[in-house]
Amino acid sequence: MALLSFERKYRVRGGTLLGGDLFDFWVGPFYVGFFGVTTIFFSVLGTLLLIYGAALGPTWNIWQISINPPTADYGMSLAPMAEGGLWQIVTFCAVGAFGSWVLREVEISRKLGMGYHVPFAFSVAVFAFVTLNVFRPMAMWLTGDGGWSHGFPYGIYSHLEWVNNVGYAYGNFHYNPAHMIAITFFFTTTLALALHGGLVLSSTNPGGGQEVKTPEHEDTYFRDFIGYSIGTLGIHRIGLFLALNAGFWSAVCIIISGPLWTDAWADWWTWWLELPIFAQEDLVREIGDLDYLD
Ligand code: UQ2
Repeated sequence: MALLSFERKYRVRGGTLLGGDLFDFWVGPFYVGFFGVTTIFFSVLGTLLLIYGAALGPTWNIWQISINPPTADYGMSLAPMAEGGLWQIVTFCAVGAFGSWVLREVEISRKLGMGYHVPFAFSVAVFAFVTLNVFRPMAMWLTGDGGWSHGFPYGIYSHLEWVNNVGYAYGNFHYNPAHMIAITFFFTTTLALALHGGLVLSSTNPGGGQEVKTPEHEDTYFRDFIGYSIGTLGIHRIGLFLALNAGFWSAVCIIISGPLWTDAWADWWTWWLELPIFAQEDLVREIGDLDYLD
């Protein structure tokens, strides 16, 4: 079935979560739906507010424009527009747009009778964002320091500086155990996609005038190579698992920094020295005193 006739066949009414038949239509190739309308609303409003914030600011240099969260003394309360209020509304618009996009994916999944894997996957990315700019500011406020001020600024250079400064505020973020796990998942994701991309392209491009190879060839390649093939469905399962865990542990590594652990992350590892087999007091004292960060 040609793609266009397939799409026509499956462009059916129903599956909407909200709005009934009202927004149940397409514009060109795009499904609209109630959540298509709210996505457009929040993303246009948020973008215009960012441009307005840039107009209030000192520069139009694209690298230097920055819409900043309020200062710590505002806690979790609303700030005046030019003092972080814009950042707060933009954050609200961002969460509204991302959430609408998730629900539009859900409606499309329902229409087609598919699983919810795509909206679930995108939800993990949204979860990582909300953890940075909503959950962690709230957790910092609850544990007695600042509030919205802990969100990251909306600017190209400024958000990089935020990442740098937060990292060094906890000594060296590479000692954060959840950060280690997140990085391991990011790297393993690239390994899995490189293996999968390489394998699929190698079997579909056998070279000069030869027939395209089958999934049996793909299985056999890996059985010859490492004695195991995870299979054509399995590689996508493990790929999704690895990618979602990368985002999830990124959220964990930042939410525990501040609300749960306020010292240098390197010092967290002293529990290791306190294990019974290593717990010789002089050793613990000696290494515990290596306060090279001060
Ligand atoms: C595979 C398979 C695919 C693949 C790949 C493998 C036919 C087309 C890449 C091999 C993958 C393995 C052995 C698992 C790798 C695990 C990690 C954690 C990186 O067997 O089936 O389908 O694309």
